[in-house]
Amino acid sequence: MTDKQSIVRTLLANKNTQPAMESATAFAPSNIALVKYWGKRNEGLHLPVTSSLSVSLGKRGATTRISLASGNCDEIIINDQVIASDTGLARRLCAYLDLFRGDKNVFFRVNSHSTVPIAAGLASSACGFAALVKALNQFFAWQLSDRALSILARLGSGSASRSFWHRFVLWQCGEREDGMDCYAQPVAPLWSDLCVGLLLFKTEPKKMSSGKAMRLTMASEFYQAWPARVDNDLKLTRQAIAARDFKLLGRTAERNALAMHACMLTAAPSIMYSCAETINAMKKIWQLRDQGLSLFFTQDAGPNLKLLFLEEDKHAVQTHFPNLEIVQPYREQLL
Ligand code: 2P0
Repeated sequence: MTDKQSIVRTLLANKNTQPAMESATAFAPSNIALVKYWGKRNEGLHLPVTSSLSVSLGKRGATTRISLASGNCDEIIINDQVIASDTGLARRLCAYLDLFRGDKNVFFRVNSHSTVPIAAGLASSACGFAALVKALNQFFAWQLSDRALSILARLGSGSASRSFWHRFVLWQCGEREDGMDCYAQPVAPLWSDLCVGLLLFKTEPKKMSSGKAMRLTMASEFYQAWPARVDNDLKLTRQAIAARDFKLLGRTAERNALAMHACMLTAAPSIMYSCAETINAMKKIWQLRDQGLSLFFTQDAGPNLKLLFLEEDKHAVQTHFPNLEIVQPYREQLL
């Protein structure tokens, strides 16, 4: 069976094993799925059951600096805090760095700043692993293709494969057992008036990881309907992007997120990421839509909502949701 190390060995064949510089820094944007990734066909390699499609979050993401550590263990610093080596986060990152050491006595210093809350359903692991892979690529001067970067980031976290572009991105699930055909690519065209509003209710780390929640959901009989649903939603979303049909885009994204959460409710035990504020906001959005406002939502593995609307409705949306943090993925001055 293929493991992560053999994938890395294949992708890095004939590449430098020594750093090419003292340190390297890279940024990767966070991404929000409009058609979700939920369920793996291979847990170890993070190979998804279905393809998925996301939009990037502009300047919101992770900036990561990598260098060699002076001591005999990796040093992980996130948002100026040293992460203790016995935490789940440090263990996950060190296990990932193991794939790139070359010599087992080489240790890294990873210093990352994230402008999205960690583990709160805002794709912090997606931008975190993508920025780390970009930084490693520079640090070792590997000059990898986007495809290879996307595959390497997926080995850290599935949705990280989608965090390399400032636009709509399609992550194709592929069919191969080794996942070499499972990577993301940008989708044209740009959509300059698209707005994503972050409606945050809680930003503390979630109690159940996405990985565990996916596993439990896949055991539900209702999950059987999910892949066909995603296929259909991907077709509609691509059609909406090509035709710049915002209502079709919003409606499809909202229904896809609700279908994912409905599947989770049927897991044993039931998984519910929503809190009371989540449900109230959904009802308010439906009410506003009944009144003619073109406003939709999507929800990930957390209680927070991401609102979808066009620039022309920005002020109306702000009036109804004064605390909304608005991202215009295609308008922002990007790094
Ligand atoms: C997504 N999510 O498409 C879906 C929708 C959350 C809800 O990808 O186990 O952190 O590292 O592959 O990528 C979050 O899961 O999971 C996620 P792993 P990941 O954005």
